[in-house]
Amino acid sequence: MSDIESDTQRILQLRSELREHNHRYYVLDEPTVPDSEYDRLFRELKALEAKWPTLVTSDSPTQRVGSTALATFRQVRHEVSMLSLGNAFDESSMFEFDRRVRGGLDLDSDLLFEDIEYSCEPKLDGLAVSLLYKNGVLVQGATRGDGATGEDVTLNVRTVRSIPLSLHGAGWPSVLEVRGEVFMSKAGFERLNAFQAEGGGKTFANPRNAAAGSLRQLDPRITATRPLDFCSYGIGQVQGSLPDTHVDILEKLQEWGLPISRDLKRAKGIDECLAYYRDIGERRSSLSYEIDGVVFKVNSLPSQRELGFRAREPRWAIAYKFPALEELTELIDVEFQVGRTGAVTPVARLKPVRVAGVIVSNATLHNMDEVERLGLMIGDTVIVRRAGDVIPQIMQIVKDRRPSNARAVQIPESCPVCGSHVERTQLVKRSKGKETVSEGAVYRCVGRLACGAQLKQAIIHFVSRRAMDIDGLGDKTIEQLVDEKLIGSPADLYKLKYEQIIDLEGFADISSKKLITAIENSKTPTLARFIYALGIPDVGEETAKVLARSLASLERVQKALPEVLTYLPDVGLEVAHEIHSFFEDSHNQDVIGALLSPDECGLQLQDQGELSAEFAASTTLGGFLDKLHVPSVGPGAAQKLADKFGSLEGVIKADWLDMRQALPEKQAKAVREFFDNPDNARHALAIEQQLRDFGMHWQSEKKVVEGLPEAGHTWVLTGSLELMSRDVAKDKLESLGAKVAGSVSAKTHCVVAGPGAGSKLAKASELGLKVLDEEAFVAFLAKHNISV
Ligand code: D41
Repeated sequence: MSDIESDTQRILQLRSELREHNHRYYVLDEPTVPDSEYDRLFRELKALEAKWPTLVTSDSPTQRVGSTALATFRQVRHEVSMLSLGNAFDESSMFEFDRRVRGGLDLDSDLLFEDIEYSCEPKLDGLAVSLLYKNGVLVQGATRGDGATGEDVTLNVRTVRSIPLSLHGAGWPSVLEVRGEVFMSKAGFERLNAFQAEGGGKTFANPRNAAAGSLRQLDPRITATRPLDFCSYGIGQVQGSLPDTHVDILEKLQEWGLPISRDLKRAKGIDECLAYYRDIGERRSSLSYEIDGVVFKVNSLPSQRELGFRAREPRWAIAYKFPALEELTELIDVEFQVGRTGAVTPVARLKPVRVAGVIVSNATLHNMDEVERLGLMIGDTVIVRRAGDVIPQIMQIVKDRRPSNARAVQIPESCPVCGSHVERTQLVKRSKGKETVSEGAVYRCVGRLACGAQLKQAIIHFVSRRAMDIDGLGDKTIEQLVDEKLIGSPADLYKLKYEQIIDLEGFADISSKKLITAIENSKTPTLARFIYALGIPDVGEETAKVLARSLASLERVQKALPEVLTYLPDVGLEVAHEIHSFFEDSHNQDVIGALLSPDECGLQLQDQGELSAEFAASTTLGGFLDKLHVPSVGPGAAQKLADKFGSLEGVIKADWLDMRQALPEKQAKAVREFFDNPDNARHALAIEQQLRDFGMHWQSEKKVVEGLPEAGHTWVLTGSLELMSRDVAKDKLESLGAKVAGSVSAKTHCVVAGPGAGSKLAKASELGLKVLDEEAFVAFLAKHNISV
């Protein structure tokens, strides 16, 4: 075979493979190869096409993105008009529609009482376009425009990955115009907006606007970067034959590689249509894209033809809209609420408005940054949105409607509940050896438990089921206890007397005794529950568990330096600072003291004990030095210092010559300068000392690992494991010294293959490697005293 012949064959094969992968990825959402494989095939095709430019065709996967911007869009006349859709907003309009359909059809007498078959599809909120395929190749894409004339957006639709540049399979009409909606998923929209905001670009109000703005770009290279998607819903001109029902036609389009709705269904009669509408309505907020209703169409094409259209609307189709999620209203005022941690958050008071069937008069504003982002002033007309069960949100303001007496939103200087000072939180970041402090978005009332709002929330949290689990103390009772000054801190709960409780609203003899017992029974919490119950800002149940499990005593948690806390899994510097300053606060210390004092509340914490080995061996000296964030010293240089000097003290005391032996001049100098500052040296030593006090010992990795049974062995995990997650399996193997890799090679020691294992298992058998199923793997672990 000649060079060009074999290259031509390879080009055709690559195109067909890439088309298939593309379809699996963008249409079916189930890719079968990793991105890297796709990229490799793509590059190979590009290289071959560069070698043989005459072999490039417009439907090659390499030709999606054009390279020139247009000055304007050309006008396109639609051969077959793009009709619009009539709307229904209630069930009676749907029954009316069904009656009109039946009335318009010359039904045989025996069909008079039969139900009409309708197709049902969600109504996507994007923009309608028409795609023209000639001999299976996409030759034109056009917007709907006014239905008769649209704009030529061929170069832009070609960049939409789910639109095939040529049809798959065979049997398509020689001319086929596919109509559908170009749209953007909710996730794509969020990503695009985040990206735009970061780069100072224009952000979009909703996915619909984002889709329209992205498709109508004169430069297709911009469109290509936008996460657009397509869904077919009908046909225009056709030369050739197609099935004679709407659903069958769409299913044919799907066979030819065009995306159609996953929720396309047939319904017999209007009642089934209404059931479909309700079902989709319930799933609306969990769909990955926005819809604004359901489109019902008479399924039979002969019937559609018989019904025809009136004005520009087909008599055989209707859009049954969902109630709007967004409405306009006025911002009457902004009030401030105080939360459990003292955060003072703005809440919008709105002129009541019905949104999707519910009267909305409040909306969250999160924090003052949000107020600033929206450019919100009191008196503004705003767009409120209520979706699913989430709290209503203000999406946008309507600037043109701002009254002349609009007022700025101002954060109060003192707490609206207790009058204490309100201060802005600070964000502490440490990088390159410097601590930088920036202003946070949150304002806090400094009143702590002296603030009634914070005290109530703190107690509600303290007694909650996942915290101290004190049953019988409802929010209303807590409010009463606080308002009547019967309690001023969680510790006071344990001092409540029967006589005080029985006087409370809603309490009688039995309920009072029950509450006393519940309080008594809560006195032996686990350490994790107790830490969680304290309500430390940003410390949820998981972090509380990590603290308890790793440090194993309240005393250590209380004393831990922020840097030491960052050695714990998933604890960042910010949370670490929150924890540290919580325990530094003298009022908090008093409350904890009272809770644990045998003379006062007498709480006894369970499972304090040995430090976990996990924490004790969680670092190396190199890792420690790296975490000090010495300017220009990364993990590599830190490791070199560790190897050379063996201890922190060694590094601090090292003379210049030794230092230069370990590191290049610039880094050596940086280390020197860092430790010449006595604060830095003292701080580093204090952290190291505390780590030692907490039982941490530097692992000199090599020595430890060499002694382990699987040291030097590489394992691969594939398929799904049922008894443990892959992460857990990986941890267990690593604890035996093994390395866990992502791909199988001749160097692989053993492969663990669960159900669904594919190419990796095949390769392992090909190479004759040792393969364990999950059961055998568990047995192997058991042999090394590791349980599941
Ligand atoms: O999902 C949609 N937005 C959608 C729009 C749909 N699923 N079906 C539609 N069907 C039609 C007819 C019945 C005229 C073929 C439509 C639209 N039209 C449509 N979209 C914009 C204007 C009309």
